[in-house]
Amino acid sequence: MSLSPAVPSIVFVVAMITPRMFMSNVCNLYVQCLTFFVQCVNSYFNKYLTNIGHSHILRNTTMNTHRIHRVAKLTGLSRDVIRVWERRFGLLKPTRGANRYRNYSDEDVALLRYLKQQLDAGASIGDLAKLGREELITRLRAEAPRTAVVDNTFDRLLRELLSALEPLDRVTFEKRLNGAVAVVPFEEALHGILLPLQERVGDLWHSGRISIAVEHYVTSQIQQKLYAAMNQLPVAEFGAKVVVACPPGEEHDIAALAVAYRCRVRGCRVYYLGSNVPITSLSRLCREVVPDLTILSLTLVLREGHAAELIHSLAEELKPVTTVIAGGHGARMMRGQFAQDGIDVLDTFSELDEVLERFTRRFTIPG
Ligand code: B12
Repeated sequence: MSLSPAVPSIVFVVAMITPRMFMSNVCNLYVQCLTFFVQCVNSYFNKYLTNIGHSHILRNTTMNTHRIHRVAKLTGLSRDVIRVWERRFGLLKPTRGANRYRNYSDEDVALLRYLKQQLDAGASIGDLAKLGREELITRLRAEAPRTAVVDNTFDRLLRELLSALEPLDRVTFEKRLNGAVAVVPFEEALHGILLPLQERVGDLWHSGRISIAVEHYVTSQIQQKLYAAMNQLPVAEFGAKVVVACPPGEEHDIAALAVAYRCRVRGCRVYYLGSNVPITSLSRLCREVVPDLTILSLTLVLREGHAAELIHSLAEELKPVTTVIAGGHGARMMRGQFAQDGIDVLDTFSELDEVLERFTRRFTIPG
């Protein structure tokens, strides 16, 4: 039987086309998978980070839950002690995960650290427990910025970091800092490591024990960490609009950055302006953007006359367009002047969370 002369050419054409079709199908499939993956990642970020007002995070005002072994590590208390305090005094409120393990909140961890600190200072657990959880939380919030500094868990790390500064050992410093920040949830690293490090390093500079160059080096390391963490977050398109700035003359910008990060992570559209922003310029931006909230961070304590003038101009320029709140050591010291101009001063980041929750609720889709 002889083959038609057309057959070899048909076989040739099929042989040429089939792998290409196959390859192009494989490519299409690959592209589709990739698109699906990108969509999943996007919707994850949108659901959990951009519109955080819809999730559980804001309702709890804290971000993380921890199993008991981690709580023990974070607080320096044994698991047995934690269980006994939980059972006997009812001070902790762990939830149960799907696997039935107890999950402790950041607030539980903070409370345990506070209790340990009070015991170390001579208080008795019986007396402390009588105060009840709510009162203890109120007290610990009032002391929050300082408790981070005395936190046992991070204390050793901070000492190691500081000892790598005099003389400056960049490799050790950066390896230890990067290593620690990489393994701890960022918000915990921020309040347990970065902010206390900034305060201590600044103190060393102020007391003449390290040079301004070394202080600038550490400050810039901390700023890099904060910017890097913020850049990991999706650009929010919805949510409360928040402007964060330091008023004119204020160069201490680390706390403002931390505030901006906190607002970003809670789903706000953040306009972070940084240090030393002139009032006219801040006011122009607020008129353009019409933020729901403008947050000022003030570390410096100004002379009375100067403070009154600055706060009055801020209020006059900003309050017609936006709600203004302030925080930071300077703001707390000048609370009276802020109050006269109707600007609330916040003491802690937990208070900031409460304010953000109020604003974010407006953007929550019902159901
Ligand atoms: C680091 C530092 C610097 C760095 C700042 C680097 C930077 N980019 O931020 C540099 C070297 C630039 C600096 C310069 C100066 N500094 Co300085 N500095 C400090 C130091 C050591 C730490 C400040 C800091 O960043 N702390 C870390 C942040 C996170 O803490 P914080 O600002 O206290 O904020 C906490 C809370 O207040 C809260 N918070 C802050 N803002 C907000 C906002 C909201 C809404 C909320 C909820 C919470 C909140 O969050 C933080 C959480 O712990 C402090 C001393 C100290 N230990 O605090 C002195 C200090 C603030 N500096 C001081 C001074 C005097 C100066 C200079 C005038 C010194 C000089 N001779 O030049 C200049 C002024 C610069 C200027 N015009 O602003 C004084 C201020 C005294 C006063 N009563 O006003 C202090 C207190 C030192 C001292 N004991 O004398 N400084």
